[in-house]
Amino acid sequence: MRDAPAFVLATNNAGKRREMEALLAPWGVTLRLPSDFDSGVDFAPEETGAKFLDNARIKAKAALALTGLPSLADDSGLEVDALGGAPGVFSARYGGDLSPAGRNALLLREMEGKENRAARFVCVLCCLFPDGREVVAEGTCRGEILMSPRGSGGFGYDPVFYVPSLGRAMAELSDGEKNRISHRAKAVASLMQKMSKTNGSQAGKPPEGHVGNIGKTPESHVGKPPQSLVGFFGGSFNPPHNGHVSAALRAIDALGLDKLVVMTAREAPHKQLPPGSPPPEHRLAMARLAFEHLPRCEVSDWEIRRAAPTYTVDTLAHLRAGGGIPVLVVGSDMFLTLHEWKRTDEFLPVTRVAVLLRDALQGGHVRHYASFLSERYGTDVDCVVHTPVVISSTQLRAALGTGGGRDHLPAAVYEYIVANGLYRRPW
Ligand code: ITT
Repeated sequence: MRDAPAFVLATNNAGKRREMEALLAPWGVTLRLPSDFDSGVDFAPEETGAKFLDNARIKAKAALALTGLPSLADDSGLEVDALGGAPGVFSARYGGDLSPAGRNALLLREMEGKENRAARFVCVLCCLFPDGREVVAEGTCRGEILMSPRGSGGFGYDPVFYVPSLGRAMAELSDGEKNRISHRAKAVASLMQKMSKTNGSQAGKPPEGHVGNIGKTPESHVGKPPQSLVGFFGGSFNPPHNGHVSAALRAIDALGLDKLVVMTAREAPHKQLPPGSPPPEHRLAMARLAFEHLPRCEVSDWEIRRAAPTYTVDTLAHLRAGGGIPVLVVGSDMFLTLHEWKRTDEFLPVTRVAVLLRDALQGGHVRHYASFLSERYGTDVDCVVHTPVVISSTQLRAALGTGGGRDHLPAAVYEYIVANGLYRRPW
């Protein structure tokens, strides 16, 4: 067995500890407590911060100082709209020295006569490494304050917090259900995503056994689908490179797609294209050269021709209108941000998502997030292991600017770039 990364969890809250252990287990992360190192220690750093992050950092620093090991702290709380965001960072001290039931009773009294019952749980995680690196992440969970407490699960304010998507109080959910939708679950997913980007080797890697298919297996599409399966692979393709082509081939094959629509975006999905990028028509022409010879693959100019800015929700609706079941094909980095995309409520419940995993080790991450999507939106997620060609369009543009890049591009794309003088400027 390989070494599992261990963090000291800087908390005294048994509810948090239980949830964090469950949330981090799929990543192979083990947690220890400050008391494991010094049983006599009263680990209670003063939480003097004005923000969740300030307090999370105070706790993480204290645990690191005590143990010398990577530490992880959670500062969390409940923000109620009608109370101007209170109790917020003071959630644990709301009303002074009250029991959790006493705090809930106080909150319900404060909410008497209030029509707006909207609230959210917030969780901020701060992870500190002995070399000074810090990774922070936040998760929130929206809901409403009930008129009276319900349920006996969870902890803290869970009995007075109603989760509209599940129609129950947080305290009426099983541990597993809470851990799929909670602010803490989202914060952990975000934290692990950031860690895998910034320091993959130190972050918790999920056990290898967790790899493979999430939700329905790719093979489940292969038999006789009631409608054709139409994959949607979108991007700015600036320029399209061998990594894109091999991902498209892998998706077509592994998912048994009837067709893969490669859609060139007019704009980059979440940001401006870098200055000097070729106009959409050139990017479309390059996409045609890169993808159109692949079996069952079609390059579409639909997004480019549209006057209005186009979001994934629009393109999926367009594909659905053409018949067939759209399958959104995304890399794992994009996948883990799906809940932040535009109008998720409209498309996630009716879309299959296929996520390309860099390697088997990413499975735990993705599986966890897939469960969240499935619970929250009913989304079906398929997982395709695909070892990518390690090059990005950004690196390629830089290489092309200095006369390189040829090896990473389909030959016809490279010739097109040269013939049209694209990407010549220094990037
Ligand atoms: P540590 O500081 O030792 O981690 P704490 O309980 O003092 O534990 P916080 O300062 O972060 O933690 O305060 C968080 C309070 O917010 C906690 O006491 C709960 O009342 C509430 N809270 C946080 N997450 C919650 C959840 O998932 N469900 C219900 N209440 C929660």
